[in-house]
Amino acid sequence: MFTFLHAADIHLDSPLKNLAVREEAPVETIRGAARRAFDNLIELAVVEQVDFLLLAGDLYDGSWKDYNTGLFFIDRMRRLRKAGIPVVLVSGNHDAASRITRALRLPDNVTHLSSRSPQTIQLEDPGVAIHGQSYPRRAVSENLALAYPDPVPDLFNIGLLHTALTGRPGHEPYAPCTRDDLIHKGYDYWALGHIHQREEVCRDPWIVFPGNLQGRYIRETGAKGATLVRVEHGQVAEVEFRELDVVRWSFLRLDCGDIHSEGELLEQAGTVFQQEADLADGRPLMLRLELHGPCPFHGELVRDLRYWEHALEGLAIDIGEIWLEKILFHTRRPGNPDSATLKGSPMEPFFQAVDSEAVEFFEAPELQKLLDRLPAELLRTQPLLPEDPDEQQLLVREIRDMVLARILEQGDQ
Ligand SMILES: [Mn+2]
Repeated sequence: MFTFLHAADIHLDSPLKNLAVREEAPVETIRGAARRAFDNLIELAVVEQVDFLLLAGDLYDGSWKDYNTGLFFIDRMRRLRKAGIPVVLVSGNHDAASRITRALRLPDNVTHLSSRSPQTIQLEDPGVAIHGQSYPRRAVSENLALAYPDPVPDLFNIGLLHTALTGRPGHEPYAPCTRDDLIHKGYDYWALGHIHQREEVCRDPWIVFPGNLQGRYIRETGAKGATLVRVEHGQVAEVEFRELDVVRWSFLRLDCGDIHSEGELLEQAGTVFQQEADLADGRPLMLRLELHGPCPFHGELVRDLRYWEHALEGLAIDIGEIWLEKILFHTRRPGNPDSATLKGSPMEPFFQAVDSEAVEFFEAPELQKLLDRLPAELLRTQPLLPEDPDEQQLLVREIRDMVLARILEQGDQ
């Protein structure tokens, strides 16, 4: 019997992305989260006395600014060396050979598989063969799995691969391959990386994306961690997800159909905040809250968004270490039509325009002209408008709902 740990997409010292949180938010905690989650991984490996650790790519987020990131990694690898735990890793698109310009000598318990061709390493004690190939450059468009060697007879065979399989939303389609390509290889376990959402792709044989170790922004919500595998008599006996993240991200949607007053709003928001805090189990929580649906209290809400933002923020911080990353006011008056039912009204072309591709909206020359007139200081710290397509879509929807709410309010008077 033996056990191993499988993790991927650590993104050590990743720069903070799309982090438009308020000033009071624990930015330093978020910035250091990947390192602390990695410490949790090392701790788990030692406590569980695993036979080896697999890292399936994107350990680093591009080349390091200085040696600090690499030194941190080496220090943690030395801890595992002391505990007698070997580590096998491949690089992915973010830490591809061509992107890491500074190399450090790794301790001898760490094997970094070649980027030139698939490589196999055998660990005699548990009787394991680990096959894998690192990315030579960022964009790998060929099917790397095809060239992986045949399984070694009488050993437990593992494929270590950074891949998008046949594609997953929000992830570049690198090293594409099908589930069947992997199944037909005849290995006992495929330790995949690249997709940040945990997924058990197949259970016979096991093909697993462990997800990233630590959520970095609002698109990486929920519990994050590594996968602990127990093998008995040459077969996978147990595959277990272990939470290792130190900051939790969560996107909450609150249906506001029953909210008639400030008291009801705060009570309902408080209930869902508490539920999320319980799930986060003491970790600081970064929350995005969407208030949505027809809402009897809508008129009061849109009258002073800042007031409600502060009220909800205050509520969150009273419950625990909860930070509201963003609040989306997507409610509407009960019985009022949404933009789809404005057909034939003079406003129809406007709503058609904003409902179409958000990208077009952001590329409109009129918008660029406006941006050009803004003082440079405004643009220095971070881009004024989101660059991420999902974020753009959200912003356009917000603008649309705001305009719609204003128009309907005018009509009521
Ligand atoms: Mn990747």
